[in-house]
Amino acid sequence: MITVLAGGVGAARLLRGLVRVVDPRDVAVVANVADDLVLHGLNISPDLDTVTYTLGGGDNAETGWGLAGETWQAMDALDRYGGPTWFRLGDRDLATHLHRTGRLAEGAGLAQVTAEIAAAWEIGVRLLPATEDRLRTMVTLGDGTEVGFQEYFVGMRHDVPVAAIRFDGAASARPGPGVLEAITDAETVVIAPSNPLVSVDPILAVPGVSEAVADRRSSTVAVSPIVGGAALKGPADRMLAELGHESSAVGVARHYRDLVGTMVIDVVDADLAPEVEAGGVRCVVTDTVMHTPEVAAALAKVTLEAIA
Ligand code: FO1
Repeated sequence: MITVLAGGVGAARLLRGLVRVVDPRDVAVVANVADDLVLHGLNISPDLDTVTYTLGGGDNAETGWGLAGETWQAMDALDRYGGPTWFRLGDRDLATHLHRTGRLAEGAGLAQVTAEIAAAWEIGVRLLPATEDRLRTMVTLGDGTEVGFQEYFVGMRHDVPVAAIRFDGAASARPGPGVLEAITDAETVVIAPSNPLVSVDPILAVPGVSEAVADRRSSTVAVSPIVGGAALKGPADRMLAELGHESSAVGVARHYRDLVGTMVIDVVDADLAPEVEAGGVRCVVTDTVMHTPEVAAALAKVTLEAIA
């Protein structure tokens, strides 16, 4: 079994490549749920849905979130009542949140509901929420105010300086069903090219998870989400710099050094490989920019082979 710690878009693209090179039934995905929010009374789980839609073939390639060919009639109708419409929920995407919310209200756990949605999209892989307990990324802005992750990310278009990040609920969160086993029993653990600070760290903040990954360090490989000093999508590069890390593949390797034995970095960063290795992490250089599913499949293959 291959177990992937996953955030949103970057992880979903790597997974789309991975299922081309291994049997999807041999893949478990431990996904971030700290971006989740309740809006209009609906439980919304962006990273679970991004992985589901991408592997299910329904994803919107342009945005990376939501569904392709979406319509927005519900949002337009909601405008009549004054919103809120800052977080855009397409008409078909709404069905996912309605289903999730209804099932949770009936008493089903998030892992069960996620499995139902994944089965409906026939994604093949086992998609596991990192926790079923409430876990929320909170962002302290430069002016000292603290906001929820989506308010920062979508509401403010992540265009404001960040002073600190914390994961509300982490201390008492329990790993979701199957999460620790998926890490412990995996042949290889992959940390996807997701934002280390707000997509992967919340998974690792669930008590027991980072310890389980650290125990598998020699079988764990991370793919750098930073290429040539920049994030391919989102604010990871600025966030790393603002929070005192180096915004480079070296900075990512340092961040994960106790957890991963190997890092995969992009060819444009080949000259950083010696510095990554000097930090005690083996380094493999390949194309990591997943323009096409074929490149993603090649990256997934190299990533698995990187574990010596
Ligand atoms: N991202 C946006 O930039 N604007 C949106 O209006 C928005 C809506 C949205 C709805 C459902 C969903 O699952 C994701 C959505 N996202 C939106 C993306 C998402 O909030 C972030 O990309 C992730 O949380 C970061 O991993």
